Formats: sequence, C-alpha cells, structure tokens
Amino acid sequence: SRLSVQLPGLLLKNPIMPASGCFGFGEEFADKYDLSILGALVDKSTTLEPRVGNPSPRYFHSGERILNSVGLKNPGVEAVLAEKLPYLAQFDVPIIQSVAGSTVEDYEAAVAALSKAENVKAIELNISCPNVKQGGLQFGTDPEIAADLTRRCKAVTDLPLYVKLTPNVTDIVAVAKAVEAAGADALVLINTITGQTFDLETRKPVLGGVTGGLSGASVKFVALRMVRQVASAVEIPVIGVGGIETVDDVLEMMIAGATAVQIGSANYANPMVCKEVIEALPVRMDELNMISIEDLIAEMKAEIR
Ligand code: RRO
Repeated sequence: SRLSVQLPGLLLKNPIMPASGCFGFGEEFADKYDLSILGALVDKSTTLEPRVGNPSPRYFHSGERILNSVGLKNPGVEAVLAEKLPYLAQFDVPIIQSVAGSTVEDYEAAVAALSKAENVKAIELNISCPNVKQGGLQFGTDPEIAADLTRRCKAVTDLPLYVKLTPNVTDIVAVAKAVEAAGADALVLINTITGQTFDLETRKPVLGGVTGGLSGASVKFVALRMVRQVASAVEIPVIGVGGIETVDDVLEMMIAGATAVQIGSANYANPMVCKEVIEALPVRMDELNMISIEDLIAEMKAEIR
C-alpha cells in the first residue's frame, strides 16, 4: 500500500511505531486503540535480570522539555517472555524487542533468549541509555566498543539487529559507520540527550537519578540533523526518532533520510498520538502530492547520496 515500508526482515503497514520506553509493553495503550494499526511496536528495553530503576522522581515535565531518569526499570527477560510478549501476541503487530545490558555477556544472553519469541521480528540493541552507571553510554560512545557488541549480538540471533544510537557524542557518524561495518541491519536515532534540572527550594537536583535524558519537541532539530548526517554516510536504513509529535514531524524526519519513524515522549501527553498520526498521514500526503512513502524514501535517498 502507499503507506507500507520495507525494513530489513520486516515489512511494515506504515512507517509509524512507538519508541522504546514510552509505550511500556503496550498495556495502557491497548485500552485506547487497537495496537494492530501500528507499523511496529518497540517495547521497553529489557535486561537479563529484572531492574527496579532509579529512585523517584523518574520524570520531570516542563512544557516541551521532558527529562527522565528511569534507570532501565524493567521486569527482566523471563517475565517478558512469559507474560509481556504473549500479551502482545493478540495484536497483528510486529514487535521490535529493545535489549539492554550491563556487560557484553548480559547483552548476548538477553538477545539470544528474546529472539526465540514468536512475535519478536527484530532486536533493537539499546547502547544509548544515559541513566545507568553500568552499560548504556559506555557501549554507545566508543565506535570500537559499539562495533564489538554489535558483532557479538549479531552472532547470537537470526533476527535483524537494529542498533539504537546516542546523541551524546561529538561524531555520531563514526559510531554509525563502525556499527554498520559490524553487521547492524539498521540504525535507530536518537536516544535522549543527557541533562539536569534543579529545585529552587531544596537547591538539589530534581530527579532521583540526579541527571536524566532530555526528550520531547526540544530535541527535534538535533534528531533531524543527526538523521540526515547518518543517512548520508551509511547504506543501511535509518529509523528516525526525537521530538516527533505531528504528521508533519514524521514527513520532515523522512525528508531528513529516515525509512521509518518512532514517536516517543508525545505518547505521554497524548496516548492517541500514534493513531492520530497514522490516520493523518495519507491526508497530508495528498496535500503534498506524495504518492507513497516508498516513493518519498527513494526520492530522498537519491537527493542525499
Ligand atoms: O530507562 C531509562 O532510563 C532510559 C533508557 Br533505557 C533509554 O534508553 N533512554 C532513556 O532516556 N532512558
């Protein structure tokens, strides 16, 4: 159809999916609309063992600025395999399973285990969590370390491996190219930008995790710049994420060079945002004389290269 897009190993009905961490395992959203309309669903980053996350408060909202210091709170591989993925199997939606870890061995074991679930169609390797002391950014900021982890995880799964990059680097293209050379099938960017906020009364950091990751509309221009830079430098598809709230944001991200997009923080203020954007897409495409999403992707690929 005019909305469908092909990702490595995965044909999507449309290019819209909720971003990891902003949609849990879908439970709260399934009451509001049929999750089968989504192009794909990226669930919360899952680690080998359950994690309680950072102390509260874990979120701070101020207008378009959102800081989180969740700290990789998740139920762990066993519960995700036994409960969360079977729950999601009732919907006709491919699951992109986000995976995180503290060590290379943790990542490998979690990727291998989660790849066995029937409805998991791709792995999103999260090497960009800014809110944990062990793992996260230490795997995402050094091109060689990122490449080594990608290679090892690729070796333990038959599924396509998409790698989620951090914007907290001076040269995201260097990380992107290293990860591509190591066998990544697609890249996802951006994760959140590290930030901090303080309370005037206590004079202390607001977040329980002290620092946090910045997301929301205020990161959109950073994401667009990085998606264009990376899409210009690699052959594999780029999935664009960062500050997307409207159908125009989606199309702008695709013009930057994305093959598909993820909507993250916007789900907090409006749980219907993914559905509304999917419905608005063909209407806006008509206004802009866009025939199909695949045509737009091809047009932009020709322009960027
Ligand atoms: O859980 C988190 O604190 C978190 C993760 Br794993 C991530 O990848 N990005 C983010 O902003 N927060």
